[in-house]
Amino acid sequence: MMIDLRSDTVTKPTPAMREAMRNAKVGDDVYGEDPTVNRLERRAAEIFGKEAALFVPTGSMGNTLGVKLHTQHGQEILCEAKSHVMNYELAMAGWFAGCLCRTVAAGNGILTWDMVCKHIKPLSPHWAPTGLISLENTHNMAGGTVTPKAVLDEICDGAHALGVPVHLDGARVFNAATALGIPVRELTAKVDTVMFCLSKGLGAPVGSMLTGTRDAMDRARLYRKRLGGGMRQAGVLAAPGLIALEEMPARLGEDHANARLLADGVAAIPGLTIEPGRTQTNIVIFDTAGTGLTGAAFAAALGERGVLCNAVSERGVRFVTHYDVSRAACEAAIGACAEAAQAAPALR
Ligand code: TLP
Repeated sequence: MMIDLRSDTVTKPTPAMREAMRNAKVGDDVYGEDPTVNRLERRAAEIFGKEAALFVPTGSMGNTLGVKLHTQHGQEILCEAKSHVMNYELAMAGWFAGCLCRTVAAGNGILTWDMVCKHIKPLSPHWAPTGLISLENTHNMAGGTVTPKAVLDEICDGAHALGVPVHLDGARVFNAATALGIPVRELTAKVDTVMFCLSKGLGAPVGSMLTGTRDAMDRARLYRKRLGGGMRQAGVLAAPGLIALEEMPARLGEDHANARLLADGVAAIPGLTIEPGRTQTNIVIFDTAGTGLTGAAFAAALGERGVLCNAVSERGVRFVTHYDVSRAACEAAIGACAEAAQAAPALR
């Protein structure tokens, strides 16, 4: 059996999720008649303390809608340089919303008001005005780093005072809230829209949610239809989503402890480096430079030893923990790392 640390997207539905899918009450959601989707949307809104929520097939679609809702063609979106909206969504901000991303680099992925405020621009004969700030919490490619509530609140207060809305790519916002020890509704209280994924650490097979005001969600429903995302009897997907939402956040701490174990294990292996303290949640990114191997070559060497993972940069490899990898599997992965590093040309 391979140990799959490529992503928390690889989790399979739990037996309870399968059972819920089988028994789900369904209707046509384009008519607003799927009782299970309606229940999931109500619960997501309640849990996030927002007026309404919308079930979407993917996190990318949720972000696409979030960006479109807040912006006009010809505006700029401020986001972090390694953010998912910028790098992994096929330039959706340009394609669907007609906006340009203005990136601000934060080494640890955590943008602050001081960093973003100087890039906020009004309309002028030369500049595109800022239409939106899009944040990511946790920050995937910075290694699952957490933006604390006070930092997020300060950005929201500053942006709102200038009339600029804030969208949160909260694909893993339950991981952030777990690390901070506060409810998601508190962490995201000031952001205008939140996208979060049911299909990552929460383990649902498919689906993400967008939350915000009733008016915003009514408009997002139309944009979702325009993108081909009106899903009919989607209750079979919402049913495992409800289990993901209600039951899975409580166990994310385990994934964080396993990620910490991996980070400490990797840090002790000659040739591999990892910034201590960076591993706050379920993502571990380490550098393979000392082995003389590229990230891709190191990932391939791990693959030969039964561990699947992704190279995320020239020298960067990413592990993501989730409920389908046990502590014992993480220990085995550390062993595979030690072997692969030892066999590498620079260390042989
Ligand atoms: N992330 C995936 C890959 O696309 C990189 C992964 O394996 O981590 N926001 C963030 C922060 C994400 O990490 C992802 C997916 C998304 C949005 C998009 O979600 P999906 O895959 O459902 O479109």
